[in-house]
Amino acid sequence: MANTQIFNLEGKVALITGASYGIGFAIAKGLAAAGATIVFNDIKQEFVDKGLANYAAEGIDAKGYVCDVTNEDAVNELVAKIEKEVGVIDILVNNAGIIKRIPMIEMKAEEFRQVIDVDLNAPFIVSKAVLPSMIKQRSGKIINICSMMSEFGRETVSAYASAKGGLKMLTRNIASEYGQYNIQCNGIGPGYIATPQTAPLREPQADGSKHPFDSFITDTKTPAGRWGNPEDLAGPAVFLASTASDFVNGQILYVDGGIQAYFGKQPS
Ligand code: NAP
Ligand code: GCO
Repeated sequence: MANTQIFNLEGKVALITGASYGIGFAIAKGLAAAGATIVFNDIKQEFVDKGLANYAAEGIDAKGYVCDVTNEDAVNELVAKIEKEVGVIDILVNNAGIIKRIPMIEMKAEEFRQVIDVDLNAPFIVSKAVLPSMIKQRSGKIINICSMMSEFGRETVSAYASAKGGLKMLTRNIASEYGQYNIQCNGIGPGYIATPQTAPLREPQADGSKHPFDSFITDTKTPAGRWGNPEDLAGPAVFLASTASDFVNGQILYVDGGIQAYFGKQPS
């Protein structure tokens, strides 16, 4: 019989930020299937309620809280509340994120800051809040949701690429600074995944044809020839949340259908 015990998350509490739907929700479902207790947050009560309904429909008894991850006081309150009501957070997935697709010379500094705030400052804030208890218990897993833009640039995403590149380095730094306490901090770098965040890149044209960016992803950039599904990220997240990865630290696991390995489709 296969030894799946090393992936068992029973008895573990997992906080997944911004996980009412999309990638965070799929990762949470994967962690729940491995036995973890699921806690998530979203900015507004109405999104938390939608999230709770989504989890209930999957038979998952998740706890949802309202919290803006960019607000340090609110995050500290949230973590204290979770520790009191559910237990110490063993697994943190920094998933909440935003993107603004604006050419750099048209982007306002304030817009740039907003992206850095959610995609880079917030993972720092939430990680900082959960680390003291992880240090005390001498174990913990932090998974930062990075991006293709942790490695590449492209038109219109200067703020997002800066944040996700920074998040890769925050991942390595947390691993370096707290690895001595048996804390592992790794990243998942999703490829192009079909979620509301990427919906504008898949919107069909007025004449019903495929969006050119959609064809770009499926026909020239991704060896797998398709967009990823949020569920494609669940297995890698379970691996990085479990004892199976106890000596893996500071790595970014790209889950991208081969994009990072590929130079791009040759002209025929
Ligand atoms: P999504 O569908 O837009 O979901 C993002 C979630 O983050 C939403 O639930 C959103 O809440 C929440 N959020 C945003 N700002 C927040 C804040 N300040 N506090 C709390 N929650 C907040 O995005 P997704 O595609 O699932 O992406 C999830 C993560 O994966 C992001 O970090 C994204 O950058 C990353 N990623 C996505 C892709 C992709 O192709 N989709 C690829 C690589 C990486 P609301 O519902 O309230 O807006
Ligand atoms: C974009 C996309 C991406 C993806 C993802 C890729 O506009 O290029 O939204 O940045 O969401 O992060 O890994």
